[in-house]
Amino acid sequence: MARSAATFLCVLFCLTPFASAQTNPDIYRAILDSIGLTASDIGFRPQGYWNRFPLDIPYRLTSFDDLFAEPWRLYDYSLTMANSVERYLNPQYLDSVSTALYSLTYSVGVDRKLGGFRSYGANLIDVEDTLRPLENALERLFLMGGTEPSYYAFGSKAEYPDYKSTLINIKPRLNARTQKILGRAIINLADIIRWRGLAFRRCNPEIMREVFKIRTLAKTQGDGTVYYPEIDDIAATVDYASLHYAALKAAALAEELADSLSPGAIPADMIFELETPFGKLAILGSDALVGERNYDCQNSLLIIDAGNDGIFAGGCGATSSLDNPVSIFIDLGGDDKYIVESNTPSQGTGILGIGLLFDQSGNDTYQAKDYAQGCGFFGVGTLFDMAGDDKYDAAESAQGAGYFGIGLCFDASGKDAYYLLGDGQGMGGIGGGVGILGDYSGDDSYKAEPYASVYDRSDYHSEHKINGSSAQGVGFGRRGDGSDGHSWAGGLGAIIDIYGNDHYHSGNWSLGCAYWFATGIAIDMHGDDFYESCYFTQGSGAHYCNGILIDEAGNDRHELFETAGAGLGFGWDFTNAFLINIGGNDSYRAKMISMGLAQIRSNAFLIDIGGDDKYMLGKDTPGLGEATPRDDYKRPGPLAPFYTYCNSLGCFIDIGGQDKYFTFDIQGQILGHSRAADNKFWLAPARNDSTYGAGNFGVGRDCDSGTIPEIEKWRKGN
Ligand SMILES: [Ca+2]
Ligand SMILES: [Ca+2]
Ligand SMILES: [Ca+2]
Ligand SMILES: [Ca+2]
Repeated sequence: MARSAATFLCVLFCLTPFASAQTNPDIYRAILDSIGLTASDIGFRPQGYWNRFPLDIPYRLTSFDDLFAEPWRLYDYSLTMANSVERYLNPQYLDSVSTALYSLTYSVGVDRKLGGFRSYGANLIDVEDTLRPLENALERLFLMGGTEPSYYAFGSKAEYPDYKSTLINIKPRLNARTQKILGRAIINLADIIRWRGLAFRRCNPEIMREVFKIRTLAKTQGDGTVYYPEIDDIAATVDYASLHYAALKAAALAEELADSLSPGAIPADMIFELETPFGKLAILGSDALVGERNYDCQNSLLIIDAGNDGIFAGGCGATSSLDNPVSIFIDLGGDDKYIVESNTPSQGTGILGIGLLFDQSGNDTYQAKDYAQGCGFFGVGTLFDMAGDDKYDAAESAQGAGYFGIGLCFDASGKDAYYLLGDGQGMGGIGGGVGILGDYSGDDSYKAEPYASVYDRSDYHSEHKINGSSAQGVGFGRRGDGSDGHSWAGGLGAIIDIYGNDHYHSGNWSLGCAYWFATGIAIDMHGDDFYESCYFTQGSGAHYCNGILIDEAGNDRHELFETAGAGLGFGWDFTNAFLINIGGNDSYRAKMISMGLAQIRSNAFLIDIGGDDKYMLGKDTPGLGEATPRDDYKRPGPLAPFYTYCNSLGCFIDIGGQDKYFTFDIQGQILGHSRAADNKFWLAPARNDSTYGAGNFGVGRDCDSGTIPEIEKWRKGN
């Protein structure tokens, strides 16, 4: 039976030069036809009567259930994120508008967290007053903070608050336009603080203080080890729409401010500093830090650096405390070093508030500990770097990491190097967190420390030698089913790179991977890329989730090292997993259970379109278009029948090119693969196998031509 089916399809699709409709057949539907399924049979729609299935998981993103039900929409959902980065992070676009960061924050951040906004604009407040814009703005800010603008004693006006006397000194040195720009900035900062205040109006301040102190999420949540009830309490009372409105306004304000301050607007030697009720306000002329490069940015509301080669310590566009709920740092030039030794939130981090670091140019170094470089925890944290060859170095919860919030890390151009220990580089954590790392151009290096000997995040899947990275486009929830039952959905994590030859290096749980009601996306649009990781990685996931890695062009290498498995299109326990690689001559290597392998009712795809490719899979291991059968697929498990209610598909497709399929053993002996080969169709289990069917199918297809409409519809000129 298997042979006759293979022969039939091969004749139909590979050998016969039919008219165009037949020479370009729909390979995916042909595969579904061969197993008697239709496209709508693939995907998970849990029903209320699925006892023992974890049904009541709070904080699922709105996108989750529908992507879980319609896995091919993951491709569209990922591509629109990459298209947003391609449009808005393009340096030419950045030079032509002042709304790019607003659009980015909306399209890959706010809109993915909670629908409601439609990106029509941030509604920044205009300043009409041309006479006293700065004074009036500061007066409003101080009044909001509970400080009266004037105090009297013994019948005369006190020299307090001191902003008035400070202003008297700097006002003559700023022209009317600059005063108006700064006045507008401060008025809008006050408005952002107001919206952030509204976001938490129902939250208990004591509980907020407890939540602000939590720094252990990267270590305690995956297995549901520690339960923080205060997090549930804030989640029940936060108003995300107000919080996101504050974040959108901050994004719009920062870019507008950076673009409107022309060179010379700030006198080169100026140092203007003012403590406000919400943190420090500082304006540094371009030579203000000559000689002494260090500047402390802790507890700052707004810092503008007009072009120093600064060494900036402390918060730097990060919420330093609850009394510093909004923090924006704007750098207009210079090669800067942002260095934080302590564990304060830093460099674009919003905890229960809004943090934004905006760096317009220069080769910069970002060095921090935890909660840094684009991290949001009940807040929105953004690091935005427009140009230069930059170095990013952090510990955990960084470089695009969100927990019950949004963390965004964007770098437009230059050759950049990202390094962290774990939980970041596009990590959507607990509470429907959204974490995005977007990099437009340059040959970039992304590394999440793989080795437990360097830093211990060791994972039993790799004999505790390799770390669970939770990085590079991952979604991660709190699996409380083995502990206290507080099972929290993860969110959406994405790593998005448009141009360049890039290197991705990580341990386990990385690169388009997810865990527990979450979605992980890794998408790279151009270039010859090298993906190097270990286990549960590169289009993978476990336990009710969606993981997808998409590489749209170039000659790429997908290699797994050490235990080297559970990847390259692998799903475990109700997972939708995809590795889609389009164009180029690519190579794939794994030791075990990989490459279009579905286990425990998953849908797993490895799809390569175009190019002469090479597949290397360990000897005698399932994979390359296979679905592992289970007894409870055929007949209901006596206590939990839901495994019989749905289908599973392990699917391998290679269209075009001359491809080679090998197995290898521990001695390094390389042989041809026993089942997969160029221009071949196979089923695993085979049609004549006793385990065939029960809604569980493994299919492999290598052919010279054909399309997958879900992918093809996006091709330019189509
Ligand atoms: Ca830079
Ligand atoms: Ca790149
Ligand atoms: Ca590529
Ligand atoms: Ca091929």
